[in-house]
Amino acid sequence: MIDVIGVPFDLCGSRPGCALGPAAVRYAGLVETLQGIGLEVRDCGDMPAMRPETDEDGMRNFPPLLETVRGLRKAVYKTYLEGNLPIVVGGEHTVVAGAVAAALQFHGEDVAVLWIDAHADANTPGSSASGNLHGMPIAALAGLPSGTEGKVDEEWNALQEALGSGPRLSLNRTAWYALRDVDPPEVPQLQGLALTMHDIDRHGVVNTMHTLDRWLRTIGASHLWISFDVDALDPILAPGTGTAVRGGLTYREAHLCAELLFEMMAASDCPYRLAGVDVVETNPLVDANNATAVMVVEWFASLFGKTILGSRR
Ligand code: NNH
Ligand code: MN
Ligand code: MN
Ligand code: MN
Repeated sequence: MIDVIGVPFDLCGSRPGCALGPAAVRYAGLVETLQGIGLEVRDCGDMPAMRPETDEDGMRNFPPLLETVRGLRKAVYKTYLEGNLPIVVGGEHTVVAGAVAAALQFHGEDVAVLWIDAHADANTPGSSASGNLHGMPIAALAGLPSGTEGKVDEEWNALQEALGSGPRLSLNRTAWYALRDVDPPEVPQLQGLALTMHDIDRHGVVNTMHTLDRWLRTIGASHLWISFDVDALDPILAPGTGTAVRGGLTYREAHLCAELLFEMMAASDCPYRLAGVDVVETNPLVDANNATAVMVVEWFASLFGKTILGSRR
């Protein structure tokens, strides 16, 4: 059974609105679409909405973020205990740290992460030019030092604590896909597999996905968490996101990527299993007729086995 968990949190990004993402993705038919291809889906509803609150000298809206991350880790862990598969619908990318932390806690350190995003999200509070926490979830998951002092360092440590007692995410077990806006201090953190839009232009989706599959086998991944930031998509196709960057995945590339992920994991000799998926940063306030949320739902259908001529499930 799949558990859909909405996280209407948007207080630590560059513009508000993706707190409406879970509702937009539900209106676009996420639950019904997955049920339509034969999956058992339970909608667990949304995590509590948060009010803005910033402590003196601290990071913007850190207290409500901390509470959301901790809450999501517990919710996803509960999903695992019940034998279910989590789908997390954001909300900002920051909150996903709680979900991946739960996967690491439940499944152990051999969880690999596929970060489909225009951005690397590997800034620390010390390296971030924007100060926006949605650009830092990978650094938080990897347990990188804050690179700063005082209240912000204390908060970063509190975030580490909120991620729980499980293993940290190894940067060597992190793969990025569709990168095209990476900050200079993030480059040294790309220690796993970094597939940029240039690589996708040059080798195509089929070859880059094959590279990903080989890499996952080489590192001995037991599980895969797929994190899908909708800004990976080209903004002409999916304008509903706060930090759009041109030159992203086309409609066909995005679907092929999802279809191949399904195939990779359906292979009889595949050594890794899906640990969970999230889709984040959908912002209906800057979308066009919910096109981005509709695209998200279609992408999920492909990820779970839908093809043009029917379902492979
Ligand atoms: N790298 C920039 C920052 O850290 C942008 C991050 N924005 C995102 N990440 N949307 O996915 O602020
Ligand atoms: Mn992101
Ligand atoms: Mn397991
Ligand atoms: Mn992004």
